[in-house]
Amino acid sequence: MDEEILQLLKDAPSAFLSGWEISRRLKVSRAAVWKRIERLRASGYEIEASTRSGYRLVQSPDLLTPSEIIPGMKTKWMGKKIHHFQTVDSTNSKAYQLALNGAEEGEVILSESQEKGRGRMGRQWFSPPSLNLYLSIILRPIIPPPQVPLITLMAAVATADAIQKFSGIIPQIKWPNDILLKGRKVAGLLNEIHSEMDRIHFVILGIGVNLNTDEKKFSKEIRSIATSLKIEMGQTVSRKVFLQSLLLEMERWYSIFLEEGSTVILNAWRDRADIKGRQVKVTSFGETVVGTAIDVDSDGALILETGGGKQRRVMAGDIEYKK
Ligand code: BTX
Repeated sequence: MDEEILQLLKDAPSAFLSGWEISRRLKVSRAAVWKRIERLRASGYEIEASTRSGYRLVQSPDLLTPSEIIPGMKTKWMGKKIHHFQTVDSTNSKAYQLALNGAEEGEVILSESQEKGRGRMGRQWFSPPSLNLYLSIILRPIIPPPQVPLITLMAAVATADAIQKFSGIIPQIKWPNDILLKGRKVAGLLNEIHSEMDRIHFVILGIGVNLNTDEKKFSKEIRSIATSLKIEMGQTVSRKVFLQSLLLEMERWYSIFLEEGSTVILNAWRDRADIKGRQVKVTSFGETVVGTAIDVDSDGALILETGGGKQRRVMAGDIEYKK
């Protein structure tokens, strides 16, 4: 009912709506209306109340609820259905369950915080409440399963572009799919797939973007490697506006991938990663490989020249750039 009251107040911008009118339209008592207004105020809505005129919405907080996000959304289909949570273990796990139960392509799962935000290889993603974005997008592409790594590359390109358009700062993609601003991690992607040998049931695109975490709020372990848009831009960032542009970029790049195929995605990824010819150290399943990065292939594998004309393909791991 909170959402319904909110919608009535939003439909009457800058005008007062009487308590009687709201209770009549929602078929509840005026005391119930008052209680809900108090609840909305407690979650950050500024609502003016006058005994004669009723209620007026003065300002909305930067919340990620569907009623805040969907009206300003410029996408055609992505994010038209949003599942919003105060907290979850991981938005990817939630999205996986919803997709198993039939959630459709483009549905988005968002949480204000995560108790067990997941990174790659069992690592954790620091997910404090109400500052950043933690979301998962459900996709159901009709493509052969071996092409899924291209979706991961596509998602990194879209996230990098959203960050650049929003901040004006040029990000860099770090293999496999971290997004860096001035050398520090501002976003990470964790994509998961549910498929048979020859058919994809769904792909979950999990995206974490640090928007408003201050430097001192990062734990000691990651303070020197992590950053946020607020740190880099010197001002608080609207999560709502950023999310709307992230989903627009994601929808745009996903359509490019489906319509134009792998070459465009690979080239876009290469432009934003600038990895060719760099000396790197890769740690992969406990093994360290040093070499010159040659390219990334359509499986998302990193191709390294390791000396004496030898090449190595590395499927997963972490890289360090050597000067
Ligand atoms: P990753 O394994 O590349 O990165 C995790 C590593 O990055 C950690 O071990 C730590 O060193 C560092 N780190 C942890 N939290 C942060 C942070 N907030 N900012 C910068 N560095 C950090 C990257 O994995 C993939 C992360 C995906 C997160 C999203 S959030 C929504 C979705 N749900 C979910 O559980 N995961 C994804």
